[in-house]
Amino acid sequence: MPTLHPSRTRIAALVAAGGVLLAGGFAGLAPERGAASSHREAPLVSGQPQYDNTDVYAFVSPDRPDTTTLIANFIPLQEPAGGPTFYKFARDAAYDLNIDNNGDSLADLTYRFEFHDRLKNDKTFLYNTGPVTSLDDPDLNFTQTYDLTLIRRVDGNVHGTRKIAQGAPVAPSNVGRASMPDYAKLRAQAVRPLGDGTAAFAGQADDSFFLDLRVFDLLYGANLKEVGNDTLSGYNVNTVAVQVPTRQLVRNGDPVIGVNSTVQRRNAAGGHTQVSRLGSPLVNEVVVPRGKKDTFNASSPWHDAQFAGFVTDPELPKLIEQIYKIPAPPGPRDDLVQAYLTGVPGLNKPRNVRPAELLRLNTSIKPVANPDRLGVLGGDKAGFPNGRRLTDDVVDISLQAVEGELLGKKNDLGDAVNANDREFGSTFPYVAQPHSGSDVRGARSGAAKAGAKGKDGETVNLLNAGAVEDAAGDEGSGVPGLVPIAAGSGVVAFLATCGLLWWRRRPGRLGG
Ligand SMILES: [Ca+2]
Ligand SMILES: [Ca+2]
Ligand SMILES: [Ca+2]
Repeated sequence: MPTLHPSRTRIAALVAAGGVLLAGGFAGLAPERGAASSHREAPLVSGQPQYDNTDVYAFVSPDRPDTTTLIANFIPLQEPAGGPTFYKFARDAAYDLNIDNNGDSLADLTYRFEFHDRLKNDKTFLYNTGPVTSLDDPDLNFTQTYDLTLIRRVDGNVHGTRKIAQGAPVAPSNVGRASMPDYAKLRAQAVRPLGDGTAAFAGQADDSFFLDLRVFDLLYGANLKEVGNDTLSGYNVNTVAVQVPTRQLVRNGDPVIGVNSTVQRRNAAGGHTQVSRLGSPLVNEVVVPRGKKDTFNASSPWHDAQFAGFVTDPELPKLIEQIYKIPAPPGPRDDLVQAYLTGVPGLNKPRNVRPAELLRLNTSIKPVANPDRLGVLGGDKAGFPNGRRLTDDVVDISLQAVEGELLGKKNDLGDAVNANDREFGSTFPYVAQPHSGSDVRGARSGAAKAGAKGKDGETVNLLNAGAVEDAAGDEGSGVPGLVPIAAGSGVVAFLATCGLLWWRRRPGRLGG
């Protein structure tokens, strides 16, 4: 990692502060899993960005609907100009995409990425020694390759392994225009068809998560006019992704799969130790209490039942009641157990399920031409929480749900960031091209801010107390500085309210 400059430090501090707030507010909602949207969420992994899962996505491929795409992002908050070392995957880790296809919470399939470094010339500090026009360009001094192994398990025990890619090239960090005049060409060369319809990708990309992280800066510093900035705009991550014929992922006619991503780090004994775990967005970030975050990252979904108490008696709705005067739904919250641990009946619950925090995708629900950023909440069953697409606005979905949308208290709350700062691709791997090291951050931020306002004029940001007033009464709108807490916690709360409530309110839409 390069030395932190002021803006990086600020963001890191915000995230850290948010972790405290959210952890404190949420001591228990849920299962433990390193959730998606999980940037620097736990003490240990926050100091080891190479092993830090930030988000996981699982969706039916829009352009190849007989396939399913799985994506996991790592190494958060990459400043694009962060050379000369730039950003690489760890060599001592296995980056896993895990699929449970029989509902028992144990991975039946794992796509494992393992990386290798190649340095052409160790007499220079340069990442590249001239303009790079292809992945095998002699001027690309440092490169990584990966092996991709498909691991099959039965009842959690390895039953077979098959190497499906060897020495595949990683798309490099986007150093800048002078070094990489046509980065898109390099990216395209890193998309690898593997036969039998499977494709794989590994490399740098724009961070596909979008939100206003200033919620963590003492609640916008009491100046709510500043909401609506995509804090992650302009930053990159490292992505691994596979696209697999869906028939190879499902079993016994059940179209629902449970997905997560884990990082297994090689240990001194020659084995692996799990250091990161992530499924649904924001679970470890805002659901799991701070004292349990590292434990969560090391845990198996098989043991998630131990957190049922946190789920049935969550602290977050109580905190929101305290701040907004919105009465917390009465416990025990069996609805949360359903939303977090089992999937929603009629939508994405496996036929036989052992409660566990996994991102659950019903692969039989077809992709739509114009995805609704609010996913199922917007009447679009092909989106979050049925899996997660890149365009799904999981912060707004969560916020609206926690503030009573699913209980009939309609609202249009959000963080006023409705879309990513860069357009996603229409073909695999879909993630946006990484920001270039030659971009100027100030210019980038300005553009991102304008874009963040979007065209969705009806969306109400956190400044607009009207929606909150309806639910909370006049008192609720009088605490502007505290509103953002709910926004951050909303992610968690979403899970808290999206289960039965959702189901009751829109049964017809969930009937797939
Ligand atoms: Ca299984
Ligand atoms: Ca982005
Ligand atoms: Ca949003």
